[in-house]
Amino acid sequence: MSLIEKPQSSPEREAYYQKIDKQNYSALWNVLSGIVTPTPKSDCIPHLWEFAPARELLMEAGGLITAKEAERRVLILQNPGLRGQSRITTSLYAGLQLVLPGEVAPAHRHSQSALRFVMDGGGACTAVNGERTLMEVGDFVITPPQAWHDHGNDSDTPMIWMDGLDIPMLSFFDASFAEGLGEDMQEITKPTGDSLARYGANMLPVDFERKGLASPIFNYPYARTREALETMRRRDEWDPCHGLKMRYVNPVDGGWAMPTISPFVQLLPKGFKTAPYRSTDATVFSVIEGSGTTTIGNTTFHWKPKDIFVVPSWYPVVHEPGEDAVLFSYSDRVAQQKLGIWREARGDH
Ligand code: GTQ
Repeated sequence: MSLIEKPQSSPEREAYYQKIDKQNYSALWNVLSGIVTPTPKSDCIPHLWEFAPARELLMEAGGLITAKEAERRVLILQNPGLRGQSRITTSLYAGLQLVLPGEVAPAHRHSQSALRFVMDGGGACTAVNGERTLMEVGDFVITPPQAWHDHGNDSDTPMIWMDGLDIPMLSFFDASFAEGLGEDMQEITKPTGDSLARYGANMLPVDFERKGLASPIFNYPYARTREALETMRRRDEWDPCHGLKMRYVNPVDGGWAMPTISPFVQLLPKGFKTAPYRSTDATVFSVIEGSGTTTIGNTTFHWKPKDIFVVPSWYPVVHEPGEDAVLFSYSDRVAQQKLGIWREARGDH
């Protein structure tokens, strides 16, 4: 049963509402059914952003402003239901960042967590906590909260990646802090590849002490991810809702790779159609390989590599790849799970 519907109005009641409004009160019975809803109600709506036109717009921005002047030359993906709020879902932000050859996006840090998902180009760098990593298409890169980071491109091609940040979540909690380093690039104190070797080979330094909640690995290279998916598929154990879906973990405790954002990757084989699935974590998908369709609620979207689409909270989703497909995705599941509010449902109910 739903909660009560809004009660009838009367002149006496209206006069009362006006009186209490002046004293900073309002009557719960007029709004209860709208704020405590039987199932999630979101302003976030399903949408797909095609990569080719996005790339054109980004290259046009490349002629208008440098990465340095912009600090970050990014086109924000505005959810059409949340326009002007810099949100792709209610709690998460997504952007497309362009760094042209020879450019630098200067060093800064902030309390927001960021992920980079590399889409186009290859060989640009990001530096995090004194270590530089080369980024290739499909790599998943983490910038932990308050870590100094700068981006540079020493390659000869433009580099585009998707930024996923918890900006709306931190703004909800009024917990944003940010500062610039005052220099383009931070000092590099560690050899490239150090973190992956140290923390990404099923070992940890014997006296490892954890600093912060984010994974100490900050680049999860696609080459490794893809190879793992390819090996696993030989067992042919497909989840009806997800195909072969993995989560990126923090090797320190097996938990999520990031404290506020849950990243995933999944392989959907040609001819597979997923069973309907819904969950309370609205999810941003980026297509790495393959093409196909995804039906979100009543809307079907056709996707191909580098397209981005968003599934709002509690919308049933069905994927139907036309060929072998690999999808990267991220959501706020880790945050909801920590708060005990995350829910999922399989099948048509
Ligand atoms: O690269 O540090 O898309 O600070 C938004 C805010 C990227 C970044 C964004 C940021 C960054």
